[in-house]
Amino acid sequence: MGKTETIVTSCSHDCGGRCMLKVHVHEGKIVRIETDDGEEPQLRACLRGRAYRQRVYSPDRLKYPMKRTGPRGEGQFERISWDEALDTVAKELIRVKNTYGNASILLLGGSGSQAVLHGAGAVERLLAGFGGYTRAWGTPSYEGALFSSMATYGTMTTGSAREDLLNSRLIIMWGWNPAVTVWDTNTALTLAKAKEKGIKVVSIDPRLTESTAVFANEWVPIRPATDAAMLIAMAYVIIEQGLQDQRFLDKYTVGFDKFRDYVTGTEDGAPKTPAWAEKITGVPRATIERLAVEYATAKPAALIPGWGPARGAMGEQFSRAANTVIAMTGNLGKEGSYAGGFMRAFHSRQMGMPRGARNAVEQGTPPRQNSLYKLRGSASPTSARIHSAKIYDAILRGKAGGYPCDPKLAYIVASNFLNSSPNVNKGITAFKSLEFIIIHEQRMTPTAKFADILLPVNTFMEREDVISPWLGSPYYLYMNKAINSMYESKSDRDICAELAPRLDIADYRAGRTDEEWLKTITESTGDIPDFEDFEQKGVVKLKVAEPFVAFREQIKDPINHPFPTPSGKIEIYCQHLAEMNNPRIPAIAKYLPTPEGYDDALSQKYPLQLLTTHHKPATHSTMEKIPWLDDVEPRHVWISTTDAEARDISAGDEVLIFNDRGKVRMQADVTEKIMPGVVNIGQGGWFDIDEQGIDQGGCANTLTPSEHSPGGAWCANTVLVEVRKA
Ligand SMILES: Nc1nc2c(c(=O)[nH]1)N[C@H]1C(S)=C(S)[C@@H](COP(=O)(O)OP(=O)(O)OC[C@H]3O[C@@H](n4cnc5c(=O)[nH]c(N)nc54)[C@H](O)[C@@H]3O)O[C@H]1N2
Ligand SMILES: Nc1nc2c(c(=O)[nH]1)N[C@H]1C(S)=C(S)[C@@H](COP(=O)(O)OP(=O)(O)OC[C@H]3O[C@@H](n4cnc5c(=O)[nH]c(N)nc54)[C@H](O)[C@@H]3O)O[C@H]1N2
Ligand SMILES: [Mo]
Repeated sequence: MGKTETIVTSCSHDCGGRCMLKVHVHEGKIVRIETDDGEEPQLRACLRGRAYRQRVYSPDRLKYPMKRTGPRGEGQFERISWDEALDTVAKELIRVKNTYGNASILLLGGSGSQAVLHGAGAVERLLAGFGGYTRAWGTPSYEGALFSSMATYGTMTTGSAREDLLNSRLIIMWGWNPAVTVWDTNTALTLAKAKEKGIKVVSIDPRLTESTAVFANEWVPIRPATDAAMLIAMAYVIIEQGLQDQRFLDKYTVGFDKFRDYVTGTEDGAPKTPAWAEKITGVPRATIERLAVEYATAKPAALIPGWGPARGAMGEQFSRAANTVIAMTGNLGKEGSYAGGFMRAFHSRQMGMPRGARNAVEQGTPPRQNSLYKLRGSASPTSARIHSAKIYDAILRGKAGGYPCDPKLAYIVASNFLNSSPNVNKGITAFKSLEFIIIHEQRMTPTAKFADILLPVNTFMEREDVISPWLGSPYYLYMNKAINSMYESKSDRDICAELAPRLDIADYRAGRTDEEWLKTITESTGDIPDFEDFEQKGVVKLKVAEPFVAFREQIKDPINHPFPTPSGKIEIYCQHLAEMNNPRIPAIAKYLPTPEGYDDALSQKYPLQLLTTHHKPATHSTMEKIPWLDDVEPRHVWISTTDAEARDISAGDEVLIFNDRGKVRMQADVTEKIMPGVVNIGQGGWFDIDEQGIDQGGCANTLTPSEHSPGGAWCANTVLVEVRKA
């Protein structure tokens, strides 16, 4: 009997957390997974990390390279050698480059691996060295929040350390459900402590979420995509009662007068009163008035505007309105308060592998000043970009449709692209029209079935890497390799290194081994003095003198620390937006009616508003078909008792959810946890479309529109549908 070893690593999927896994390995096999029981703060893994053994050994793991044998998308493949696979990939890349140019190569890199070395970045680097490619812009997660973050504050670093919530006197979770979505490992723990401490928590959400049930004193259900109206009416109450922090506004912001003119009706003759907002939002005017006064007077208060309400066809107006109300009450830059926007807290999230062919780390600049996001933009010499929600349209219409290229080849890595992106049926048509599709995957996902060449990739358990927290808590994790690569799988990076010479790229690894790169990147954070110690313990928890609070300096010492905006102040009125001169992106926050909102004409035909939220036992589609997790919360559609009764639907009935884009068949969860007029499907279910065109797999994106907001947000939560018994 060999002995059991314990190896420390961390999940690297896009799960919302970043936790310590203690992996017990016996004779080369994972037998058990435990988590952090060491020094505080402990980084304890959730159900998904603890169930990971079933993913590593799942029967649909890809075992060897394969080429397509049947019609594209049907999943018929034949085993080939690595040499044949890589030669074919190189041949196709060279053919497309020579025939159409580099911009016809579409790189669709997903969120599968968030660690610095492995995942989509490996292919970005390869294709950058090959002369470029077309990439997507517009992140599904947070484009609306990011847009407003940049417009209002000029930065993404707008969050606060979690423990600082304990300094708040009121916490408003506005479309925020961290009991499920995690939002950095210890958020739920901190909210539990806040509750224990007696801090009032209010949740504003069309659904009674787990976070609401466990942490909140009050649930305020609101009609989806109308939140900007409620926030603007709160501003009305605050102005009317003279509760705004005028000293703060004068000192730190620009444009409040213009916003006030809109709110009071001086601009357009329509005062944005609580009665006005009640009709739009469904929230009683008395509730709006009370919450406005509570938020303006309970100082310091933390209003946390989640990304979900911003993931809609006018999503950025919600985030802009939240940022404005936060500034009006002076609730940012101080302990216990909270700014809106992207809400990164601390710099550790910026640790990243260099992306381009020549890049910051190679030139000796620490990544902290050259964030992942900035580097991404410079990675492709072609500079061609298409919005992530418009990829299918671009494939189908190309330059003739106004896009920068005619995509011919898709290179998909770390993404279940067809499943995760809006409008699956349109996606299938588009993917069938491409000349060639290359996919790096771990499992036989619905997207993998569309590959011409399908390359098996190892999981994070089978390789070394380093990783920083999901949003930016002060720690880093070293991901030790627990077991050898399963079957014939390889890392994305090793695949690319073997492709490089076939594409005449000489220096793919830039003269360093993977281990040397991990050491270089670790050292360049400036936070981790001893690499060997980091590797051995698997974690570095930083001791910080005071909790991180974004804009502390700007508020304490505004002369020497201006906001990184053109005016140096918080831009309630944003000059950049004014220059766009687009009434759909106004310079101040406004409530604008939303395509596929409750009052769209289409609601006559499809009267229910569909939310497609993040599902508890899932990480998008990465943790599908794992028996332990499937048991936790099966994929059902949530429908209110009122809407179910009106349609003669009982709990457990099979129902069809449908619109002009598609049909999904699922079991109904008839519940009081969702407000009437709204239904919910957790995103991530693997689509499985039958001969009648009905998706039996519960994929939310069968129903979502492949459009984006004026600011670039996905429309994942502005979707009209009807439901009937199947
Ligand atoms: N379990 C789990 N956790 C995850 C992930 C996962 O797939 N599964 N994914 C991770 C990733 S990559 C991301 S980007 C984050 C996403 O994190 P979020 O975007 O915060 O998560 P969502 O569940 O989409 O939305 C949060 C809440 O917003 C509410 N909401 C939706 N529309 C509206 C609206 O119009 N108004 C109001 N007031 N509320 C609304 C939803 O009901 C939901 O409860 O989660 C991360 N964490
Ligand atoms: N309707 C709707 N759709 C949404 C959302 C929503 O709220 N509503 N949320 C969106 C959000 S926020 C996000 S971030 C996206 C995520 O969309 P994706 O990035 O497509 O995420 P996943 O569906 O988890 O697919 C990741 C894939 O990567 C594979 N993988 C994991 N590790 C590796 C690796 O190391 N190498 C390679 N090559 N593959 C690997 C996994 O097996 C998995 O199939 O989904 C978006 N889709
Ligand atoms: Mo995301």
